[in-house]
Amino acid sequence: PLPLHCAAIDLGATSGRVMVGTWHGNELSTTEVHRFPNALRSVNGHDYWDVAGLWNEVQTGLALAAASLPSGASLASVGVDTWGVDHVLVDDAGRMVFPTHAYRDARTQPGLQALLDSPADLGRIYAATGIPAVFYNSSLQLAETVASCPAIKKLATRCLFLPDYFNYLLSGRMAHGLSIASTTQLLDVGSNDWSKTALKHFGVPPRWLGSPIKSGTKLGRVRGMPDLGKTTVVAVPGHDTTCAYDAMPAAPDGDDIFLSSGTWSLVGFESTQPLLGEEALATRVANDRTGRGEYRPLVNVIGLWLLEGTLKAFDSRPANDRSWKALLKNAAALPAPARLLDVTDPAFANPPSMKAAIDAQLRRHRTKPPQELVEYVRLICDSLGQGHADVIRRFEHLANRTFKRILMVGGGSKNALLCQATANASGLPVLSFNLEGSAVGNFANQLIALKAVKNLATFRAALATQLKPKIYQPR
Ligand code: LFR
Repeated sequence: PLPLHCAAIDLGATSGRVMVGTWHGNELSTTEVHRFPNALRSVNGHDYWDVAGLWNEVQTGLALAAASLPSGASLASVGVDTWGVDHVLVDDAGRMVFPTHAYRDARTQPGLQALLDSPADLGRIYAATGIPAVFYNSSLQLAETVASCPAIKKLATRCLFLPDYFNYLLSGRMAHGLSIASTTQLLDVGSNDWSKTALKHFGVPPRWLGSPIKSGTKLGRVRGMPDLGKTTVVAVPGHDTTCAYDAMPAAPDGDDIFLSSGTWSLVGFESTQPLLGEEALATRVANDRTGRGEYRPLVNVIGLWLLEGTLKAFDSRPANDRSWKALLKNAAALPAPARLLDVTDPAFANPPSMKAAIDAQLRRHRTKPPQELVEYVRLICDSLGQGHADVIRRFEHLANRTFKRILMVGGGSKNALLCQATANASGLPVLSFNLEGSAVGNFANQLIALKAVKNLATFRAALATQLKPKIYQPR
């Protein structure tokens, strides 16, 4: 068969990219054709996303994707994945009727507190949705929107989560993807549909949400872009983390724990059952779903957001890959920090200064804060390693399983210090794959929908033979 070309749109909170994937001879080759920064914008005390700006970058990227192909070739399909929970409220004509807040906006704090203060509600919502109470949940965001702007109930007729919204812009069809729906705290943990209990509790109008669709659904042809007139929009798992997990070249025996490391560290595994109950709730296990509907219990660890934030306090930000490597090497050569950070501290969610938030936590424990950037780098990587290990131990206990390897993808998998710290703290080997996890999982799901690949297991097996991980043994 001829080479098959697909485009993946992968939008993260700090950067977005458009990639071309070519499937040929049972191998996937990928090319990044467009990368652009993304950032939340603050106006008058609230944080927002520039959705129109993102759409502009997506269109630029798709045009570059089409232009990058050999002459005569065209893109068979395109898929969109984005970060979770954020959304666009639209009317029947698809017009935006409310600005898109960024999930780190503090507007959800009072609602979060109210939920945390009511163990009965907390338990009921967790039992209904399998999603713990976290500041970013779409449930809390939508509750705040409806409470602060009651007229929105009439104005908006649909709530499209970000991948759903971009799928709509591309194809003209409004649909809700299952994986992104599962990150909202509004999906029923026992079925593939919305939770009446959660919708009622948070005051979300049910008419805003149509029945979720599974990944692989073909939404239609790309509209309005002449070079992509024959390209089909495929609903891949809309949640970037779901795509990243699909890209894991996992062993079929299931003894692997997954770590997608970027702005967040997403530690989890695949399961046919959700993890529910008090202990799972206390561990803040989110029973996210795959695009096919299975469970992937996961815990969000604060991730490289800690480092990204801390870098802002220093002028000497490493300019390129080489200076990054040197910085990490120097950090590794330092003595171990006297005390690690508690990475579960809610103060790290969106502080005005990350460095100040770190210093304050250390001072509370009578520990002297570091001075140099290199010391912060060491402290952050070691603390994240410990944070990853803590979650893995909790999972082993909760699921009564023993994990043998940690598979790591994402930007953080290139950070040798972080990989080694994770291996050391967990006592497990870390297999780091140099892979744009979300984009590769996005491609996998398109290829399956196009029937070029039989299923995910086949894709993972092909990927495993193609990739050589760097292995960090615990020391
Ligand atoms: C990662 C991610 C996480 C989600 C967070 C907020 O990009 O999608 O899975 O918890 O962003 O949406």
